[in-house]
Amino acid sequence: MSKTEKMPTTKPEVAIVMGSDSDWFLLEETANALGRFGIACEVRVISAHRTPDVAATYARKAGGQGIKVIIAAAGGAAHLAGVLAAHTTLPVIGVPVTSGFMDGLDSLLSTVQMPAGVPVATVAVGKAGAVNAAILSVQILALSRPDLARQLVVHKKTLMDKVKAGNDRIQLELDKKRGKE
Ligand code: RP5
Repeated sequence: MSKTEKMPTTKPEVAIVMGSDSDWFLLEETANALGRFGIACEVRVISAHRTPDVAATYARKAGGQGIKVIIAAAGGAAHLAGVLAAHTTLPVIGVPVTSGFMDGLDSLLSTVQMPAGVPVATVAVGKAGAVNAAILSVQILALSRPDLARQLVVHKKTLMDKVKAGNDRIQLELDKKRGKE
């Protein structure tokens, strides 16, 4: 677990469920991002198609185990998030995994196009989505956790500082270039 940061030891509040262990390259980003906020997560490989009964049972029991948000990731015919959402009242965040077909457009549409009444909060395909699934989970948990709300404010400030630093760098480069002309 080279890239994974120190994992919190408290009871998991977020579940990361992925359709295959081949999805871990992406979902490790989610686990890392949750770790940065000190959120404990449990990670499971469960397939909507290959282990459908396990998927249904897991979703039914997750709330009772203390899970507050389920992050579900799959690629291709990505039905996992929808199937889990069918069996739980917990919020389900869908992460479309990049596939070999149209860079994951199939995963995106399979995850996002849920029928009315059974929402899956679908994030972007790939790394941005994997990280945003973690941030969105933190935002949900922060509704009743002021410590997390404070961390989210710091997170926003970090984003702003990064953009400002990027702008400063570009301006410097342009100034140098103009000086040479
Ligand atoms: C999906 O099929 C998984 O989520 C994965 O993204 C994709 C391919 O799975 P493997 O054949 O690599 O196990 O169910």
